[in-house]
Amino acid sequence: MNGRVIKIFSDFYYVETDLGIVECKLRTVLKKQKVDVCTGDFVELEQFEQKSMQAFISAIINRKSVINRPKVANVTQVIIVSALKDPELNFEQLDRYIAHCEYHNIKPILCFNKEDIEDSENLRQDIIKIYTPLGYDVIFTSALKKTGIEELRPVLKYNTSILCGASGAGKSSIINAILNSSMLKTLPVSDKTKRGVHTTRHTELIQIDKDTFIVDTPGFSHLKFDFLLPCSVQKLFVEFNKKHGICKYKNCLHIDDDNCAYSDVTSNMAVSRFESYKKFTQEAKDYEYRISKSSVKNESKVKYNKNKNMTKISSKKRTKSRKTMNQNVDKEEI
Ligand SMILES: Nc1nc2c(ncn2[C@@H]2O[C@H](COP(=O)(O)OP(=O)(O)O)[C@@H](O)[C@H]2O)c(=O)[nH]1
Ligand SMILES: [Mg+2]
Ligand SMILES: [Zn+2]
Repeated sequence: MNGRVIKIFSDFYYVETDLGIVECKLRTVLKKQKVDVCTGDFVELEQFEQKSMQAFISAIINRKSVINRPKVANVTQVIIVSALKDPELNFEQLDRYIAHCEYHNIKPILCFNKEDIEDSENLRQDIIKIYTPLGYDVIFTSALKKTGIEELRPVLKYNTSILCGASGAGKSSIINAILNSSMLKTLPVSDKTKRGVHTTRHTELIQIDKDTFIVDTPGFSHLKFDFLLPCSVQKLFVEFNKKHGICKYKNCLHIDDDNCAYSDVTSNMAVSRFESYKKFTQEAKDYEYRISKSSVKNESKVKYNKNKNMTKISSKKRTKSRKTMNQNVDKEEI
């Protein structure tokens, strides 16, 4: 029997199957092999007992991808949820999410929630003007008034979507609107900080229909670009992909050189997008500077030999090779 892990709770794995949810443990052999079964994995079950709806997971099947924080396997798209207001829309934060999706090669869908709050027509136009020419799907919703939800439904179909975005944007409310229930806890945006309060803790795949799943997240905070080189940031902005120019400067960042082959791209870029691009590039530059300053070579503790990884023994503890010993004998004789 096959199924999909929808939730993990200590040693128990809850697997969605054709017969319902089965409570599983891992086969000992998987534990010994340190196989890391995670939420979203398609798995094979053994020793199924219908009476108690219990079984053992014996293998993972066709894992296509896995993302971390939250750890979920086989995610097919990310729904970036931003509120148009309350909390205020932050274009830089939105671009951060988009660039992270580009980095992980997962399709982002841009969802702007709380469209029921008035005064947002100009903002709507700006959003459409900036993001639709880049090829991103833009959807406006109100989880409160249940508008835009029917537009979102077909986008989710047959996908495993993960919802991310600032807390308080309305992720849990959107899922509730889709499920037509108040299954997920939501909390008002706290008045003091104007930021929402985290209420989503466990990573759980919520099934909408047979092949449609959705994952709620509490929102991420650490989204800095301090893990890649400055010249790689441009790959995360689709504006640059549309052109194949070659700059005369090696590793050109296309920021302030008049003779840059991409100067038309950057000058046609939306102001907020270019600001984000410059900011992320700077973060990557700071990162590059830091690693160049602390470039003490860490000697590997493992070596690769005969197709095996072997632990290296420190030179002090290692027995001396015969050659070294012979050389030492030679020295003594002299
Ligand atoms: N006006 C309005 N408020 C909303 C909407 N969606 C969510 N909220 C409110 O925003 C707050 C945060 O919602 P929640 O779903 O917990 O956000 P999450 O942190 O992203 O999961 C709650 O008080 C919701 O009632 C909406 O479409 N319009
Ligand atoms: Mg939530
Ligand atoms: Zn350039």
